[in-house]
Amino acid sequence: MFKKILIANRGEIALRIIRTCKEMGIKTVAVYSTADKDSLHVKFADEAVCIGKPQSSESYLNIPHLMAAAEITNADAIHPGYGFLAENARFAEICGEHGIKFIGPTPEMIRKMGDKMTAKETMIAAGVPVIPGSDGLLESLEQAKSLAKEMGLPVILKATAGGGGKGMRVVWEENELENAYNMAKTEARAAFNNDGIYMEKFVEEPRHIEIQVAGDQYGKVCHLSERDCSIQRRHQKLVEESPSPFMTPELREKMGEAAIKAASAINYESVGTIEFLVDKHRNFYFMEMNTRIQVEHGVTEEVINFDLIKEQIKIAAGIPISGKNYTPQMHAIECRINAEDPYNDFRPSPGKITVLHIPGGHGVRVDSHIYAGYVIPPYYDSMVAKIITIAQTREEAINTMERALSEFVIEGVKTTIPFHQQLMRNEDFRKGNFTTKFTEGFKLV
Ligand code: MV4
Repeated sequence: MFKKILIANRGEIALRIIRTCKEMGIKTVAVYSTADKDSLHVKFADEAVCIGKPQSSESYLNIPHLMAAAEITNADAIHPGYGFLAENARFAEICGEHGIKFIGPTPEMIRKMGDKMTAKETMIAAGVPVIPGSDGLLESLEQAKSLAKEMGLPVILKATAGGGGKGMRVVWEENELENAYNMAKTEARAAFNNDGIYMEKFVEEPRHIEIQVAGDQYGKVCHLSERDCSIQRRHQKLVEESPSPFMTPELREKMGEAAIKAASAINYESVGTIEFLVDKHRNFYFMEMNTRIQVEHGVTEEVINFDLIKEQIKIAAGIPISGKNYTPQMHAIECRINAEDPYNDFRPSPGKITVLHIPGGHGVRVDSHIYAGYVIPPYYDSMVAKIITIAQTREEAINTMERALSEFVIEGVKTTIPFHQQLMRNEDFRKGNFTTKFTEGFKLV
């Protein structure tokens, strides 16, 4: 087992990883920017190294600074968390070149799933259902036009280097295609320095349901059930839950099987997630694979009673997995609390937390790095806490969430708590009647 892990991240995920390391008897090294010198991850780690200025590019994304911190502290592994360098194949490669274990998949696996067309082709070859679309990247506007005619509108154009919604364009009318094609290519080139785009049939009002998977170094892969992440706004998830209210035992069996096929196709090592779009007929299609631990991993941990960070570290250390698949035994819902003003287009609201009370009690888990007097810096993600409530039924989990939200006091900054309070009372949400379009029609009063 590793003796010392450097955590190349900040905020709640850095704390989350430190907690599991402590329980496993592994020493921890925190890294921090000058803006984060008073952060809890710095205080809770065994050692801490300042790696630069507030801007991510000067600190949490600066590979030479991170490698220097790992070398001077003698860390034998690096955990990247999520975001920042978690899906940077070159970083994983550099860790390997320095004899430091990157706690995640190999650079080849990250690269393969990072290029969305390559990922899709890999899934087609493995027999995983994908959304009907172009055979590879689009080669010309003429090809795009004839393909759109053949498939029928609406279609969607996606950047192969994109993912998570960046650089997508939906085409509803034939006369929009030329402009959408040029815009998608231009945006992709500007954002990713890669203008490869492809076309798919646009699936209207889908659900986003993802399957958590784990694979070890010996080729064994299992699934750990689903999370429903349909409640999103501008491709930012707001609420996640497990089990999905749309799930049936038959669909879980089929999606779990497909997710295992998908991960096995690249001999996946580490924990990861297969994202699917699910249409109203319960047809499901591979969308992307996330080769990292995700923000919403705690939802799965609570419904199957399983520490995913511990599993991820064990896999990286070469310990085999059991290989058994999991079914949710409880219902868990997560609300992401962001320092944003939900009454003002979710505008970021950084600053000092003057008064704080964190909810607790039966069936409540709060993962957060904030404390009274903490100053939320403006440089990073605005998520300040995740509340997860756990109960036997979905209705009870929602009721517990309402209760927990009513106890949560954060003064000094605006937060998304009022949004979640209204959502928990919404009739369609309570019935499980929602798709990825839900927040578009949601008016906060
Ligand atoms: C789609 C789609 C409909 N049809 N692809 C959004 C993020 C990226 N992972 C892919 N996304 C979508 N791809 C086809 N062929 C709809 C979306 C989409 C979406 C997906 C999941 C969750 C929220 C979403 C919000 C808008 C669009």
